[in-house]
Amino acid sequence: MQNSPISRREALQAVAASAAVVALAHPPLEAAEPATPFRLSPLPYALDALEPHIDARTMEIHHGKHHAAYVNNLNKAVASAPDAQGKSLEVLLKGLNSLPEGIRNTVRNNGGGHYNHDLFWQFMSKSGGGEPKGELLRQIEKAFGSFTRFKEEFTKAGMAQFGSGWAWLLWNGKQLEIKALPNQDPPLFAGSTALLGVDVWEHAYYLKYQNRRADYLAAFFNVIHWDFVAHRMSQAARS
Ligand code: MN3
Repeated sequence: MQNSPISRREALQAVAASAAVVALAHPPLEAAEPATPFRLSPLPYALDALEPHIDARTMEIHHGKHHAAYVNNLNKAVASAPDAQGKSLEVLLKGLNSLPEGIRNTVRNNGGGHYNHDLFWQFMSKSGGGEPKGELLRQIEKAFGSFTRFKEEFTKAGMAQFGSGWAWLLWNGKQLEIKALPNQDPPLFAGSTALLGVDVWEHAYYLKYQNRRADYLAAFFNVIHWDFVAHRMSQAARS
């Protein structure tokens, strides 16, 4: 049997159809927004990669709606203030007091939200979980006594955060420490480097875990990307 050559018209239709499918699957996130400096990066894995610990629907809404909203709101605030334009996120967050008062809180909350969530997706991995090794484990043992003790302290910080916020494992320039910070305040406010953080806003777990924050925190430990945490510590300790 002889293959009939595809006509140019058929070929063009096929291309148009597949482009439409791609466009539907990946709507351009910035299409409706003005040209602005900050962008929502795609997740570094599939929405369902962290199942069953973190469910796909939560990831979809958390990344595609909540994180996207922080980026959009940050961009709108920056677009309204010429002095704020062209600056990196770190510079904006560290220099909040030099921003016009009218956008200070918006940049704090939404810039902090963008900063924290960009890290948060990388703190987790499909092949995560288990225990850290090498120098990171050594530093954890030095600061907390043991990995088990660290896990207890980190979980306690997440549980004790009243209302919305994060629990963080930080490098303070000399050693590791755990801190809970409210709302979207990024650890760079305290001059520390974030090595690991868990989002304890209800939007991070409510669909699957409802009010059971402890179960969510236990599940988070099954997806922690320890290699990424170790990499951040070695970078922070060197600088
Ligand atoms: Mn969140």
